[in-house]
Amino acid sequence: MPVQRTLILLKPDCVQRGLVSEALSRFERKGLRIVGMKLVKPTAEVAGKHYAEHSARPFFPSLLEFITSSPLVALALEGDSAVTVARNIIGATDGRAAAPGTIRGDFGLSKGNNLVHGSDSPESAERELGLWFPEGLVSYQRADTVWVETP
Ligand code: DAT
Ligand code: MG
Repeated sequence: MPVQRTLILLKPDCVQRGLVSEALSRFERKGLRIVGMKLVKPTAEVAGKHYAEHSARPFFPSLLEFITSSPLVALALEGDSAVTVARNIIGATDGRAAAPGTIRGDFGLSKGNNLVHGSDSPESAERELGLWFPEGLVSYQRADTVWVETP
């Protein structure tokens, strides 16, 4: 049971559509611990670093415009296999193809405005958490962890 941390962004469309509590509750009820949370209107610099791997793609300018257009909620989540667990909760990139039961599958019809970001590997998570939470995170145990994180 590897305890991992992952970076989640509840993107501008999630905030604007009033879906923050809906999205957050799915991670929270799953058993992932919130170890960092803040509302941010990101700078172009942070947004560009976050999506650096996509800098050569044709959609990069519109991606940066979207992610900096309005506040988002940055979350750091912790728990057993948190990176993969969170990606499964979020669903496939395009809301039209994402499975029902996932956040994107239940609420989205777009590839660009797809509500939530989740780190795609432990290495990405470490880099992204450093970028969005340079001040560090908060460590604690949730009372239900001994009931949730069993083999
Ligand atoms: P994911 O967010 O599922 O990890 P990704 O890393 O491939 O997807 O792309 C990052 C974001 O860029 C994605 O959430 C939405 C946007 N995006 C990806 N492909 C796109 C495309 N073909 N057209 C427009 N936006 C795209
Ligand atoms: Mg990605």
